[in-house]
Amino acid sequence: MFSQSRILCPQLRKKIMSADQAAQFIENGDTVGMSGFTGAGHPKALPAALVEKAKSHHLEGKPFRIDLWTGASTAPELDGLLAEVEGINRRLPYQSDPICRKQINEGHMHYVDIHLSEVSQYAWSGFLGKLNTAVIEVAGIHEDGRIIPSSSIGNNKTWVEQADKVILEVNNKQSIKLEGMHDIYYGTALPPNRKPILLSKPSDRIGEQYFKIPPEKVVAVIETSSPDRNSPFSPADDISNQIAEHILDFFDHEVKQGRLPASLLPIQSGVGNIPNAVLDGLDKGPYKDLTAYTEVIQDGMLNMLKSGTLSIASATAFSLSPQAMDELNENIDFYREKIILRQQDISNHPEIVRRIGVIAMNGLLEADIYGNVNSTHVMGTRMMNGIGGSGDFTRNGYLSIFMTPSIAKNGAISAIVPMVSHVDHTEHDVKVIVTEQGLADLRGLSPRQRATTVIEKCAHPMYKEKLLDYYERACHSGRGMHTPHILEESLSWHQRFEQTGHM
Ligand code: 0RQ
Repeated sequence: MFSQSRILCPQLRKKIMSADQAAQFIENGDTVGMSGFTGAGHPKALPAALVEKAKSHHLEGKPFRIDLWTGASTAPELDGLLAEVEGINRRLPYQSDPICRKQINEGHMHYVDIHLSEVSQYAWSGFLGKLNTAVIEVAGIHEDGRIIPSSSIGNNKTWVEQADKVILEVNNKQSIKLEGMHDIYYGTALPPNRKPILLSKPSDRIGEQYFKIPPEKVVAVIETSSPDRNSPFSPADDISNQIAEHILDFFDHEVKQGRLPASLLPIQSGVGNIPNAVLDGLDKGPYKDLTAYTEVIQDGMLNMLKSGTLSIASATAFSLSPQAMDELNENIDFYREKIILRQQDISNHPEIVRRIGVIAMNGLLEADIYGNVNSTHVMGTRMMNGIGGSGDFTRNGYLSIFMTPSIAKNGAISAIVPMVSHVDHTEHDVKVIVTEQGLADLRGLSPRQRATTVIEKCAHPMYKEKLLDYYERACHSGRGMHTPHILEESLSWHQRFEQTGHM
């Protein structure tokens, strides 16, 4: 059906143009909502045209800066290049690009770091201001105007509905057989008109396979042919494997105690070495028919789907290595039955996460002895990436697990500190912390019980005595004994690192 072209709708065919021509629809000062989530499904051509537009503006001594909204992180050719020409004024809701990060931390870019499930509500409610243009990558357009989404959904539905103008990029490098994998839910509303979302297991389909985009809103259609970012995958190291082993032992124990069913509960896992090691461990273990209600599908999940360890995965995007992307494309008929891509306000929806009892597994920068977690701010002031979906899953998950090496920067930094320098996940939400040293199960423990458990199980031997010393002195400081602290000393580890390069 799509043999000649991916754009079959006559009304939209008339709007085919080059990216440079389409860039005319975006002006300095505009707010642009683009597709893109963890390097998947971002527009490939228009950002480069905007970069050229910014350069020519600069030559004429004129600024060119936009507010850029996406699903989550994108790719160097979007975030990186636009940031390099100082083309981004305000960025939201998540990024992980080194050039963006530098500009955010030098104060040249405003960054609004929001729970990913809440972005669409922010946009719909008008909290973020007006959205001028949506730039959305899609996989194809049917004759009757039905639009096949690409390798991520993210906030695309919201951007299309909210923007005055829509620019579509139709990327023929995306498999046309993605068709049928998506589930776009058109039942969301703002309070007081919200209805329950009738999704009670990850395999439930509650929406439609296509985006509905009024053709009259579409001002340009660009044909592209570029792959997603697809970062290569590095094999798990010893530390990741040790962390994974602790988590797998914990799951076995919870199943034996009857606190988890034999097929566990739907898992959510971040991306990176440690999550991949955990997924690999699950794949090698006794588990069958697991499910995932997660944000992204990474290599480990694809392997688990292939082996049958995982029966279904619900997410909003892929984040695959080039090899895994080939595997997906070669066997897409198999995977289409087992993968559902949803918009991020559904993939990360707190109501659903709570109902189905997700096991959330995410990374952290530092945790304190009482179980508060900092996932975002290096030494309390410098943004790393953002909170992403970690808050959506952590607060509402049946189990919320944070995993990290016990030290960073060759031991100059302890991941366990007396007091975190920024709080993303509070002690009330964090149920388990695990490092290569061990696993601290904090459920049901008082703050003082948590402190001794976290220090005992998770701290690196380099820092264990120092943490115990701090805690014991705090207990004898004559202040409150519920959560003992020596306030003038609680952040001294961070100060020492800033002054000497070592905690
Ligand atoms: O830097 O590579 O330069 O040495 O931070 O640390 O240990 O490789 O861990 O890649 O998993 O990232 C929290 C950032 C962890 C990530 C964070 C340095 C360390 C290294 C990375 P180098 P690791 P990870 C849903 C959930 C928020 C978003 C989220 C994150 C680099 O997990 O962004 O959870 N989370 N989304 O050396 C200074 C410290 C440090 C430190 C580590 N205390 N101080 N630097 N580093 N600890 C996600 C999905 O489902 C997609």
